Amino acid sequence: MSEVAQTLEGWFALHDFRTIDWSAWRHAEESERRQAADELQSFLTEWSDVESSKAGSTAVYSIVGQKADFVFMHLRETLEELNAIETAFNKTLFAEFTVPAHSYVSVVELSNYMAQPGADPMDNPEVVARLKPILPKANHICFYPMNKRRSGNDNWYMLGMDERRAMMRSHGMIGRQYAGKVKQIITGSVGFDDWEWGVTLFADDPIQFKKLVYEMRFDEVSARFGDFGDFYIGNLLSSEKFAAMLSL
Ligand code: 76R
Repeated sequence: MSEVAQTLEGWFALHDFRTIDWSAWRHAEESERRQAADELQSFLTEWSDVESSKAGSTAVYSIVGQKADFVFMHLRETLEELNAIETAFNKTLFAEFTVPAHSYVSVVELSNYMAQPGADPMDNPEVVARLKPILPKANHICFYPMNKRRSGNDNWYMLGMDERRAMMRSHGMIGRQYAGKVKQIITGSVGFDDWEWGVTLFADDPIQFKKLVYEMRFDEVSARFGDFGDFYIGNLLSSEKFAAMLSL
């Protein structure tokens, strides 16, 4: 058996994609719409308070295209908290005007491919901060799930550690060229959801997503071993922008 890559886990993640039932929203009474919008705003405030107290982080983005209308990406200490958030939200009047579009459950993950041998990564404050990241309020989000291929000669899980490490180094070198332009959060979902990882990228310039993902396609680890699911792309929804999106 090949050497298993060691992973560090941080906050659990829930990507909760919804569409809005615009017809129901338009036909609702003005007072009902106001109550629903107020409930939404109080959740947004509550989530931003959780973030201020460093007990988690939430990103809210509208989604471009028909796959969804918006996404809540929540990071929390436990799966119980994520469950409590979705249940509380589902009980709101606003949620009655939404339809689940997609969800993804995972946990922030760092692997040891690039780790310093012998050092305890948890002694490194940068590593600890990356496991419990405050999500950037960048203009755009890009989310997609991925697997490492297991077929014939292209079976990632049959390769030796050194070979995988060399490929991950090359992957990391490409990634580093996007420092300051794209922030990536890799969340592991083996045993949690339908793919092995969730990839969440944040950037002010959406073209940088295209450039980064395209450049990685030519790198061996993505070219030979990357299998990808659906891509979601969106725009930052501040509470003001969310209110404006809902106003008729
Ligand atoms: O943690 C580190 O910074 C070390 C280097 C590194 C690792 C170990 C790293 C760097 N990544 C790592 C692991 Mn990544 N990453 C992706 C995608 O679209 C595609 O082709 C792939 C999707 C992107 C865009 C991306 C970006 N990375 C991983 C893993 C786990 C693999 C495993 O354990 O087998 C996956 C699935 C994955 C996928 N990666 C970087 C980036 C960027 C931008 C960096 C540089 C980060 C930085 O230096 O700050």
